[in-house]
Amino acid sequence: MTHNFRSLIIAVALVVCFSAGSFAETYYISPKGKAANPGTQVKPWSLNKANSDLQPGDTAVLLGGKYTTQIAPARSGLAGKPITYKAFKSRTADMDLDQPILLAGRSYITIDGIKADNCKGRWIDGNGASHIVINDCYFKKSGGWESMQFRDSGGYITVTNCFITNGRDEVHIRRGAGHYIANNKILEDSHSPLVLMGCSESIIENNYFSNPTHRIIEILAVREEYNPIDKTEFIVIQDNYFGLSGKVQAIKMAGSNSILRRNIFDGCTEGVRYPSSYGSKLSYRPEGWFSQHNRTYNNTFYGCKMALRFSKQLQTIEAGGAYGDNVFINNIIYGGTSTTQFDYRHQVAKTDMALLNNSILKDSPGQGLFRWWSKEKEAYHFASLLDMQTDYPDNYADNVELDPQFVDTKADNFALAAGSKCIDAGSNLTVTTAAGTGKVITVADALFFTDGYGLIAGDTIRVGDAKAKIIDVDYAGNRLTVDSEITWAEGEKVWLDFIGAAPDLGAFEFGTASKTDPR
Ligand SMILES: [Ca+2]
Repeated sequence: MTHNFRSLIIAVALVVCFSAGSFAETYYISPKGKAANPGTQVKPWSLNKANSDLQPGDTAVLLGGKYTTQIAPARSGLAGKPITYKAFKSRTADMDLDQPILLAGRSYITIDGIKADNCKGRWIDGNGASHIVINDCYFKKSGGWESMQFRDSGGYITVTNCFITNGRDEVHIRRGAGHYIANNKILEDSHSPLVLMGCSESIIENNYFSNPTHRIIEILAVREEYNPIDKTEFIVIQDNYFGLSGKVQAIKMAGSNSILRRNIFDGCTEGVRYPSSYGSKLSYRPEGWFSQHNRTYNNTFYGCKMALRFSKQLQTIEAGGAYGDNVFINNIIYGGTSTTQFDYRHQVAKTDMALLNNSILKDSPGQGLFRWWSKEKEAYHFASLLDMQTDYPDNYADNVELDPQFVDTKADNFALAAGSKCIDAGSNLTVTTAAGTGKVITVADALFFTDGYGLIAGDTIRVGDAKAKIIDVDYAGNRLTVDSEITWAEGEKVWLDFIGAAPDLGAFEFGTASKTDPR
């Protein structure tokens, strides 16, 4: 209490101090602006003047035109008082230089509405930065590897509502929590347009991705860290559209304790690869060591050459990696363009994952969609869904082979048509472990749910007939804390909220009017 009171006095003193001569100011900036000007719309500042003079809480309004000076704030903003660079009119402040934005070591900076096209270097150098917001920007062509480079981040890198294309590892974030990548259109990249390494508690949602050239997302451990390995975990990847992924997978999921849900994988070479492998030797690519405890549910895979690939090398596990307990529920896999929709590589076991209550069909039931290399036969072995459910009943159960009856695949509309057998065919995600009343519910498996990490709202769940919103998840204790008191029985089914009698299969809940289409 004493401590809080002292903090309050300091806070009041700070407010008085700032209000004496440091109101949040707005200055206008123009390519032809001058440092001697007052920074008004008629007599704007130069960008250099803004970089050197902007204080926490200030906003630089960039008038239209071509700028040949970097955005490079001389200082950081403060919590609740960011330094903001905002285009007067969206995407008309054109940064005409090879490395337009320098945010290294800065925090609480917002960049809004900037355009950068044809840069020889990186669009953003943000190493060591934290609490950065990049919103409504247009980035095209970057010759710099890691075009938006946020290495050694202190956390809270936000990229929203941007158009991003023709870079090289366009958004690269390394370390830190609280990253939020949402509502962007992220297109062609010579490698992987979005890479998270050593990150935790972050959200990737409502983005439109397409990269015919190579991969789309990489979730990895930090390459150079071995002891302990700096892994990526607790990432929510939801409601995204993944268009073509050329050559390799849409998502390389070498992370842990993460949720992939309601994503659409449309015509991808591979949908998701869950790897634990580093290649031929320890010093080579040791970034994909972990892929465990992930929950993948209610996704739609349509027309993919391969939906899911699992890869585990024992030497990786022996060196400190970990693999297994990846669970797949209520997904639709349909219309694949090759027979193999599930591929098992190296030493991965069929029981390193569980496939429960999915609809899995290429074009006719009974096809051998599951493949692995058979040493005995020196050839690939193919198994049908029925084979898998017969041979591994604990891990492959309650799956069906349905034509999901999408509304219009040619128009990329993967909503379920009225009458689809996938409507209300979804399973609960877990169950309660004991009867109770209150706000803290112990479940068999809390990994399906998120409290939103303070970035988005927590999940609305159903526990039997009761409905409540999650405000905290204790993953180690499998405890969900909700916002209202409810009563439940032992073994009560726990679901994400749904419409109708049960959740549907796939990414779209039938009857949802408000679903935002990221395209
Ligand atoms: Ca339903």
